[in-house]
Amino acid sequence: MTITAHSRRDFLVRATHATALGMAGLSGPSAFATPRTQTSAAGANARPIPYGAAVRVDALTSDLSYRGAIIANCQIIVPEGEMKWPDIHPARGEYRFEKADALMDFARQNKIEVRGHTLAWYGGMPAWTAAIDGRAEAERELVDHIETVVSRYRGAIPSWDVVNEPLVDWPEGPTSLRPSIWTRQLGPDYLPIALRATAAVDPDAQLVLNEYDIEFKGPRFAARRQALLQLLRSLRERDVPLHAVGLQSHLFADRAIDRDGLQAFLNEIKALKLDVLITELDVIDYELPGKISERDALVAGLAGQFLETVCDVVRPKAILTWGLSDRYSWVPIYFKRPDGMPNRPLPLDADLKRKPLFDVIEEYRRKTV
Ligand code: 9MR
Repeated sequence: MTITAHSRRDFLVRATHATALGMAGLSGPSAFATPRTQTSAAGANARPIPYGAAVRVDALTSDLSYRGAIIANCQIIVPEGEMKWPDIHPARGEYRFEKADALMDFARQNKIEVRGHTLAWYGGMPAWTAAIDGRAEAERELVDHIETVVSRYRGAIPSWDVVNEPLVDWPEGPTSLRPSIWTRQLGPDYLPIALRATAAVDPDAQLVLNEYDIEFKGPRFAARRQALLQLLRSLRERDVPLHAVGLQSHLFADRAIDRDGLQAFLNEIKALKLDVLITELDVIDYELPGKISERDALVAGLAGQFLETVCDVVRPKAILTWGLSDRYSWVPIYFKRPDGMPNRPLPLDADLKRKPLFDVIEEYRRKTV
């Protein structure tokens, strides 16, 4: 298929679904989720890597300065929670799309792309799913969820974190999958089931497997890279549809980036013909000095080291941080500072002013491989 034909098809698919739903409305292929054939065209690398952030829908409505900052800075947004099972599928057979739809409306009005997060995850599952019993029922529920959610936003969401965090903390191999309702009932088959169901509903969507703790020095992180590679390889060998790996990139100030280990991993990812996205970047700063100028410089320095390590080997299709402003971050839920000072993990501070982390992301968005 030629590039032109594909672009046109892509456009037509998007336009058709967008019209049917009254959603989407970005008049062309996605800036970050298009097939390799298109982005490798001459000049494609001249455009900066698209940047985005996780957003909270309630805050988009209630906090106008935050809303303005998202519009001003983001080419992509991803809902921090509003497309997860508890929000969108709170009871068996009951779907609630109000918040997710509000996010889609906001994105369409402001010509921002949306990533979907997430379809098959062990975490944050609503209580009713504990009663799912047996293989057939589990497969039916998982596939029904994916068909309902992905078809609703088909043509409007070009990229999905289909699988989130499949591995245990310290895996022994690719079958060291984190226990969940899905592994209990379906074993490792839940991965191909979820990926195939998504591809069947939206053949144009970029399908992403998203994972964390991949980038650091130490035996646990080396084991995670190895297990993830083996898992990806086994999916590839079975022709399971999958297009990209999402490096969550929740960096820790007290952990060193493993430059050689991460680059070797990324070279293997390239060999598997998978794209790379940085999906949830932030820097957990609870052990850093209190002085703000010093802390912000260390946060930016660590992120710079990470981005340099990645961008030396691959050009990520997108860089997203897990939040835009320190005003709204998950970090203090788990990693409050012992000195009681607020965390500063994100590119804008709580007053929406740019921090050194913002500048370092800008720098790497403009670097080419
Ligand atoms: O930031 C999210 C937080 O608000 C939610 O309470 C939590 C549970 O749904 O999930 C957080 O987001 C996580 C993401 O979905 C997956 N990677 C780790 C993120 C931070 O914990």
